[in-house]
Amino acid sequence: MGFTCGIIGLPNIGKSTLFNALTNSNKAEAANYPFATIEPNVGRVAIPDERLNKLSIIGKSEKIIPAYMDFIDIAGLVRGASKGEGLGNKFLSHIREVDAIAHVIRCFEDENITHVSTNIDPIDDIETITTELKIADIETLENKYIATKKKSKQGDKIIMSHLLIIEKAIDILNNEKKFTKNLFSTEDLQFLNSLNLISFKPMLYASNVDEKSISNGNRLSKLVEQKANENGYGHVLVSASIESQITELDNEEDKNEMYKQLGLNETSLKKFIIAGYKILDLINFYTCGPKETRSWTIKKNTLAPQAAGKIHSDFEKGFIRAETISYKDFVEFNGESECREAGKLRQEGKDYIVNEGDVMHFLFNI
Ligand SMILES: Nc1nc2c(ncn2[C@@H]2O[C@H](COP(=O)(O)OP(=O)(O)OP(=O)(O)O)[C@@H](O)[C@H]2O)c(=O)[nH]1
Ligand SMILES: [Mg+2]
Repeated sequence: MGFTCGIIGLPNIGKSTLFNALTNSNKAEAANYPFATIEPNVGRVAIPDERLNKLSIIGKSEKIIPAYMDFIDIAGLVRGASKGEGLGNKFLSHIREVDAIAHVIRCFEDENITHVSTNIDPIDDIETITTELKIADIETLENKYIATKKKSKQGDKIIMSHLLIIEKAIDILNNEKKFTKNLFSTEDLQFLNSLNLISFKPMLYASNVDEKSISNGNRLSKLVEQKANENGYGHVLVSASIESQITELDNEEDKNEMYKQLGLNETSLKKFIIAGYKILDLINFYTCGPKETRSWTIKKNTLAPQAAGKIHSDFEKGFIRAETISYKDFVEFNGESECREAGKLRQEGKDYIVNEGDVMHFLFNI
């Protein structure tokens, strides 16, 4: 697994168009009227990774299993959604459990495409969505507070501490304070994470620009980028409509030609993956053998036994050591036995922090 990403934003700004481009499909209805999306669209995509091909050739693997990521496209939010405007805000429940949020912002001018307010003002649009998310989260926290308070009559210390965490979270949201992880202890964070508050999730702003602006952005996307920097969020430039048109082309050569003509070096998907890995602190390691070459996604600074646990819990429980080769060495020396001979295969123990691109073979005893 890679990660799950919920796509949010105002209505009619290109969320479903972007979803189709990212998932290489026509699954989501993209239409020029607000609230075209009612039910969420869910799509899974393989994370493109050229290294898998190289590894599988060297390892003579029967198949390749890439890491995956999931996108969830939901209805548009409007000002007052918490009070029932538009489609309301209940549909936010579909993205409560995602790892990251992609907030799509309209940065293209096109008089034929209706905007829910009179002007195209990305900062105002961001403000509207941020406020609606906050209100929805405060509602969640207040409900949790009432339920927790009832239990607290028995005087349980943990429950009392939960009440304090909820109060602190409400205070952050109400007073527009910046949420940072170091405001809470590790245990507090665990409880807070269980509440799945959208405002506190890692966030990416995706500026949806016209095709001319895809390389360098435009006046509007620059404002969004600046806001993303201020908030410590990721930022990606996308041109949803042109990319979703490219995905409709049948063959890869035509697609590549179109990308070249537009001066696009990377697809939106690639940009999302790079930005998402960065804000979520993710890396990949590999396993490679005759059966399969496979990519695994882990958090940076994961120790070898926990990385092994991604494959199977027995690998973690009975962890002995990990035979580890860097991707570079694996390719340069042409495989495991050659690396072993050349002294490029390391025996790593339970304190080893897995590196991005490590090719690993776990030894375990159960
Ligand atoms: N000119 C232009 N039009 C776009 C772009 N992206 C999307 N559109 C158009 O905007 C309209 C709305 O796109 P959707 O993808 O349905 O928007 P949405 O945000 O999913 O809308 P809801 O589901 O209603 O919230 C469609 O007619 C798209 O073709 C773009 O980059 N440029
Ligand atoms: Mg839509």
